Amino acid sequence: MSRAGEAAVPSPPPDARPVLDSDLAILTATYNEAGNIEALLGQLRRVAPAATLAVVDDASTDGTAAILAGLAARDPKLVVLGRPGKLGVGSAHKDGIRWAYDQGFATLVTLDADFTHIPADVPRMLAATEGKDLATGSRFVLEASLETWSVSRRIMTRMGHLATRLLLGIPYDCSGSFRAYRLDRIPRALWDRVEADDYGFFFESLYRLHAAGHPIGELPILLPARASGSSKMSPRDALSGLAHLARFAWRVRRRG
Ligand SMILES: Nc1nc2c(ncn2[C@@H]2O[C@H](COP(=O)(O)OP(=O)(O)OP(=O)(O)O)[C@@H](O)[C@H]2O)c(=O)[nH]1
Ligand SMILES: [Mg+2]
Repeated sequence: MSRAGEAAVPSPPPDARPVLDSDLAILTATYNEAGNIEALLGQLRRVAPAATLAVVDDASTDGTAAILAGLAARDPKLVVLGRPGKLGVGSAHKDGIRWAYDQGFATLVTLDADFTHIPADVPRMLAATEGKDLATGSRFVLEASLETWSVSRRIMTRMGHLATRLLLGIPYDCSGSFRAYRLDRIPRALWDRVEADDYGFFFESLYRLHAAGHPIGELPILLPARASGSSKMSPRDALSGLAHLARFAWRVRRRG
């Protein structure tokens, strides 16, 4: 788990080359990210000046919504998809993906709002979709990827990875949200088969995409600890995620 206020909001590396695609949307989900969201959107805007930025906010209680409203008033390409309460990160991504199809975007990048995913990596993530239908960040390629995390968190993350490999039989890092989807190559109906509304959304969706034969690119990423605020993933979420994984694996083996 990350620790509140542990690191300052990071500055972008000076050499991040901007992406000029206007057929691109970048989506993040927020629940109480007041310490991160303005800096995150600022960095994303520099990385992708023509992209539409979208935030699914679940009635955050820390002022995130007011910050978003102020930013959206100045940035016509910032869309805030507000929801009435905390409905789960997976359901936030599902709503964001539906919105992106409705708007006709060819490509959708998703990432967390807490700077564990580095905005300057977005161009590399897009490049990783070359010849693929999506790309996903992998924390298990670079030796230093999880270096700033506590030992217990690293063990938990690696156990989760092993469990998805063994139970679902897919080699990718399945539980992270840093991804780029080529929506123009992925049928919308595929998402209707993704049921989880919480963190299980990430492995369920990757499994469905892989099983449907969509080629997946992998981008080795560094995963710094969150910059500000606190984790929404409780030990209970982690345990229920594992139980969900076991149930999901059992179901797909029996019924597909
Ligand atoms: N809209 C919405 N966003 C959520 C919800 N739960 C978590 N999030 C966001 O989803 C992203 C991932 O949540 P985190 O709390 O960072 O979970 P994590 O990345 O597994 O854990 P840490 O990085 O250790 O904090 C963050 O941007 C959160 O603000 C939710 O119920 N609704
Ligand atoms: Mg996080």
